[in-house]
Amino acid sequence: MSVPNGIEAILCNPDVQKITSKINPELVSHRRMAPALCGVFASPVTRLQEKDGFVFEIDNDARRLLPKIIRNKVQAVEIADAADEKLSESYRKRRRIGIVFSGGPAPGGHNVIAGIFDAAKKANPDTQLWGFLMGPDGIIENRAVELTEERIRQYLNLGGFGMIKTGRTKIDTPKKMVLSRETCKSLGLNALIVVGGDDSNTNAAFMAQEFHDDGIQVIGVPKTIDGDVQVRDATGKVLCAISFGFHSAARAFAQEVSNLCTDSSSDMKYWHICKVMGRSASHLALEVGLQTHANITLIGEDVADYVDHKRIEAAENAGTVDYTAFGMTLRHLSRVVCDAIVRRAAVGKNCGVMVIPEGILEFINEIQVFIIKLNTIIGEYNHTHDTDFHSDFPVLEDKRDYLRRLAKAHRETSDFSVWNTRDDDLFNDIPDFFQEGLLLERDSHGNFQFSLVETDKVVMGLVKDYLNILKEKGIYKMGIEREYYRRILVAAGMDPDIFGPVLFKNYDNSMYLLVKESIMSLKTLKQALIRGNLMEEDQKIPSGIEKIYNKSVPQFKTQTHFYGYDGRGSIPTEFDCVYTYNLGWTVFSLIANGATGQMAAIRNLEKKFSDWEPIGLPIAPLMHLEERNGRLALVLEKSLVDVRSPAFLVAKALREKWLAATPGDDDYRIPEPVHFTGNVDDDRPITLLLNDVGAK
Ligand code: FBP
Repeated sequence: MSVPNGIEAILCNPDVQKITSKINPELVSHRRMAPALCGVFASPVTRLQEKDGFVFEIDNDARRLLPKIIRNKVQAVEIADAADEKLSESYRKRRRIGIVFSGGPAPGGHNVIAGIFDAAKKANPDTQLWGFLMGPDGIIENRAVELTEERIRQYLNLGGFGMIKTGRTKIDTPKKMVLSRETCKSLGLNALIVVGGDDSNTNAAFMAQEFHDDGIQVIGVPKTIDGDVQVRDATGKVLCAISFGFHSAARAFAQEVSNLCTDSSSDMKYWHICKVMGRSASHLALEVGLQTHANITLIGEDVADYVDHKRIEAAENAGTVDYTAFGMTLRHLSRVVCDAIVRRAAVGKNCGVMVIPEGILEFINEIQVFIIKLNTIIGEYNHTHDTDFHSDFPVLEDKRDYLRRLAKAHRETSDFSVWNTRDDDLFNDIPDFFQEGLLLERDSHGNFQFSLVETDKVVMGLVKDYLNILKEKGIYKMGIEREYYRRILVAAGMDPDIFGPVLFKNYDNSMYLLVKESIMSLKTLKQALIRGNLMEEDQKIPSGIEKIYNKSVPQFKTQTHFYGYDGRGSIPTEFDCVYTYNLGWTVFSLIANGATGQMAAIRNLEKKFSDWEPIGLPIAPLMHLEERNGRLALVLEKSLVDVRSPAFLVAKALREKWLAATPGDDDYRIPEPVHFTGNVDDDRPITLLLNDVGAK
């Protein structure tokens, strides 16, 4: 393509170059921000002090499989006596340290690297930091680069994992473990750092066990926007309140959701349905709800916690137990949502914002049963055939065929089978797109890939169907502002007080008038007017009345949004920048003091920065058995939203206020745009703040 005359000259213009450069002034000042450092790191040397008073219920499998790290304890990073020569010498030893990002990106990862680098260089300028490329594959395939000061400064305080990239491979076979060990040995590594979520820290524990006798230390770092890596001891004492990345992602989502609240309350036209990431746990949805006061925020853990007392009572009276009384069905959930929508419409707000956590379906019994059954079937298939279910049955019809055959075999032999005719029939009642979702390939850690399921479509499909029924029954109606009604009728020369009682079911003092349920069409409207002696059979409905009626008929219009990858790639908040930089320093303290199989953490994140306490947490005692790929596996326990936590209880108590099914303004909260103030205490996760207040 030929370049238009003169464009080269424009491109050479220094102003144009400045304007179009990828290095803008904001970026420069952002990179320049020096994250605050916990006081203990001012010390030339730190040491680890075992902390008593924490109780862990240790799983027998963890004892059996991780004997070399199972006795690890909680360790606090403390100021050491620099005059202690022995300690100082081993602390300042020249080291080669490897680091890998594992799983999805989370804002703040680069600062973990910067923290380790700065701490390591302070102890010994000859220490080298190596970054494995593309996640755990980089370890298996020995692809690593030395991380230089220049490269690290380029990424300081910036989001994503761009510096060395990431990947989801799990080091889960003896072969991958051998290759990884060879890589670490060939690079002469003293330590390997795994920055990841529950599964990656699980991997870190197994590597710590395997590499123990080679003298290669392995340290984990709690990363994931999902916020489900939180650590408490068995008595509930908080050791790690949240993983890094959660705050930044939640703030990014909240910004978008808040903008939608503003838009929705301006043109009053749409319900915005916002699915937010978080895998199983609803922490992100809860934080977004608290940040924005969206009209409806569904919380999966709350849905599972629902108990239908009426059913229990009925069953008790009949001398039986009704197990279906525990947890909500999908149908019930859609009814709850519809009720909220109908109530808002009744006060003229046929619009709003709803937040749905991407993993909500996992908390609905009937779906959970399908997820477990299909997980088991696919896991069993792969195991028995030593092949891959998804490659053998690439399209939905093939998969359905296989399931049909299982159900048939069960019918014919009546042998026990996870899949019977009833399962098959129920499954075939589900729309195709959702069947595909339920049959999706699990990720490398055996997790259900919620972000790929159209959760919102499943929930909203039922909501729309039920709203139509409510509309036909005359229950879902737009409330008409009394003043508006009066003005229209007076302008048409009619007496509002004569027509009002015939048209509306609440023509008393209500600010919003609701057309009677029996008036569901122009035909029934005409009949009502004739019955009320307000018109004759051969007359046309007065245009003013018709206008009011038409206004009362709601159109349910939605816009759907998915917030996930955008938040993962957002610029870290100051909280995450400072948190991760200190995590980096904590990692180095753990390494320099000989720890392995520990996860770096900062205690008291929920409190002021001056109270933050860098610690090492023992990973093995935190592990338990969980279903993965249809089998039980030892993994770091995921933390779900605690429905008894102050943060959740506050959100629940304010639900009605935020729904704002009353005349007047909504209660939307506009979160401040993310910016650095130089004080990390200025902007912290609301969930943490509330839990802290509630704990006092
Ligand atoms: P991590 O747990 O690895 O940090 O990833 C979290 C997450 O962002 C989830 O919220 C989401 O369900 C998933 O990753 C999406 O995975 P993918 O990047 O493979 O699409």
